[in-house]
Amino acid sequence: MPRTTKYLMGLAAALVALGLGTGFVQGRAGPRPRTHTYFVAVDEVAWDYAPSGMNQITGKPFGPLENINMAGGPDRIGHVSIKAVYREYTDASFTTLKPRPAEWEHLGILGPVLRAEVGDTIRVVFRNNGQYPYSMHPHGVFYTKSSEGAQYADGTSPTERGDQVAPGGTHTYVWPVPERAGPASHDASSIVWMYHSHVAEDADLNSGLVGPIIVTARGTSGPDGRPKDVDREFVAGFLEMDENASQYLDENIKKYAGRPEIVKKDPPGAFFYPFNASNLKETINGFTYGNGPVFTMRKGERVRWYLLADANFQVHAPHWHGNTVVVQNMRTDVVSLTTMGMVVADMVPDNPGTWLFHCHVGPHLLAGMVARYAVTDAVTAKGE
Ligand SMILES: [Cu+2]
Repeated sequence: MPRTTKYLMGLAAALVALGLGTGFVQGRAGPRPRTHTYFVAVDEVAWDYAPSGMNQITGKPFGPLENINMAGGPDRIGHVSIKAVYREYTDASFTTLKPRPAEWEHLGILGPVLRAEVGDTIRVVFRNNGQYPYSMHPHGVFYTKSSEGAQYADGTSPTERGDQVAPGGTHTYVWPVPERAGPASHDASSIVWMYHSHVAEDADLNSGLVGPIIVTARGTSGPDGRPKDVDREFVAGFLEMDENASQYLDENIKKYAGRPEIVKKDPPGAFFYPFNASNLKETINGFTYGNGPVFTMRKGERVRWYLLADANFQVHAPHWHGNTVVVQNMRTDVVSLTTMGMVVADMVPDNPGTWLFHCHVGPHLLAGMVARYAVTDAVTAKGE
């Protein structure tokens, strides 16, 4: 290939990466297609699985059952751990966190919702504020090797930018959203994908690095990105966080166990051993025993639930009391969700009240994978 052609192609690729010169419009206003730019960092935080320190479902203090995985102690970490989370910032200086709107507070430990309509492009300016190399690997959307966020013998340079981003490093991921990344003919108007870190894949996910991507069909999203035929959206991640497999296990022992020197780590995977069992957190969006915000909606709204699971050996059975959902054009009130599952469930609640929303797998429910959702009265003619 002539040098000038190669140069021009390189320049074009650079412009595409920057979202310039391609007819794309930045942000959420103006014509399609659009490039949606997000500034996302990995931050290490002290995550509390149960900020109230009690079981919000029973309304009582933790007893012996909950304390298997919630109590701290001389040789226990307890319900607070150092974790790595994806957090959204306002710009590339990564100095100001973008406030999470009230309607999305339920996301908990999940990273920000990244949105696009089919035809758009998602562009993530990524910064690793963590102490280990991390990445962002997306499901479903289109990516070239420099935006895959995973390293293996794939014929590209072992130091391909973005495969792993060193502590303190940055990388821009560019993810076009073609037709095949959007709803198929029997899907609803929007579908959910995941993104997660894929350097030490298992450890990265158990450290907390996972978030949702929502893709709406061409021409179906409103001004805020939500599908026009939906009034309210929720993302519920049925996340088993195995602190034994986290990057931060040793740090957490040192920081949170009363007497770190007496902690006896169990063999990997031996979940019936007491220390390992104490570190298995069965959560919805990082919260156990109803400690997250109550998912709140109004009667009669068109509510879309996006359900996710993470990468451990998992089977979940999300179950709503009080109302039903439609999944893949079929009615149910229990969804089957397996490892890295991504399921859309539509609900039009007709039954006001506060209702249980839990994993129906017995051991998960007992270990805290339970929340509540609330259906308030319908909007009145006065709009109240
Ligand atoms: Cu479960």
